Amino acid sequence: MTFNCLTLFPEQFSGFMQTGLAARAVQAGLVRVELINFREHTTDRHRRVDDYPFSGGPGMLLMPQPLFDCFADLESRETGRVRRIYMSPAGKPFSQADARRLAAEYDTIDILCGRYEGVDQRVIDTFIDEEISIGDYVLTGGELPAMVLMDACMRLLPGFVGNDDSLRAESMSDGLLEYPQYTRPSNFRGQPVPEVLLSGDHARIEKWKHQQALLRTLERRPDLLAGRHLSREDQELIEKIKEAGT
Ligand code: 9WO
Repeated sequence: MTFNCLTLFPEQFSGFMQTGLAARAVQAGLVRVELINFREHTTDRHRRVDDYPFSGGPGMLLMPQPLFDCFADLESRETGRVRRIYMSPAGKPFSQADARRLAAEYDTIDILCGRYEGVDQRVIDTFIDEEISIGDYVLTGGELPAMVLMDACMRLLPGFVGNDDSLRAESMSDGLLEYPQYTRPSNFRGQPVPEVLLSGDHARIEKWKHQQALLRTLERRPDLLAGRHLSREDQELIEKIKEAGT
């Protein structure tokens, strides 16, 4: 899978690209990341990429010409299934389902990383397939969100290091928050690991993990339970907890 990141600050990606599993995926040839500085598509001697908004108001916008020429150049070289994404606080909220869909359905993903107060709407209207937000906050640019999207997608690719085990675990806890986890020692400075985890009783441990995940989700993210089918057993557990609380 190829990611083409259109950015004025390609250096921002270096830590991400050179570290850990992302670096390993690139090394293995599973993922390619092209960093494309669209300033190289400017035509004036000041290499300008920004201009004033017609609407007035604060700040500057990315002007259309360098981005049009940059996307046209990419388009002429791209083959296969291509998706063009703009990272923006005004986009659709990014979810694990989006990561799964993008990883499964596309060979190439172009990611436009904005700067300043945004980008001329005609760039979006002409080239962008989807506008994606990673959360309700404003940053100084779309680079960090682009790395978030790439990270979430690449770990789902077949052949990504360690993904069979972790994806299986993920699908079992499907839609619930993670249960609490412990490693050695079994008692650290007076704080013991829950007894059940030391019991060796795998059925009891599986049940405990599921109940902890359910409890946490109920407490921290009840919205995740709203549209979900719950087993009789889960419903009963939730009822008990609610009764205990009242
Ligand atoms: C800045 C600004 C300042 C005054 C009035 C309105 C304003 N809007 C913006 C703005 O949205 N700036 C963005 C900065 C332009 C696109 C790149 N930037 C960005 C992307 N910030 N945050 C994101 C982002 C992307 C995806 N998910 C969450 C945040």
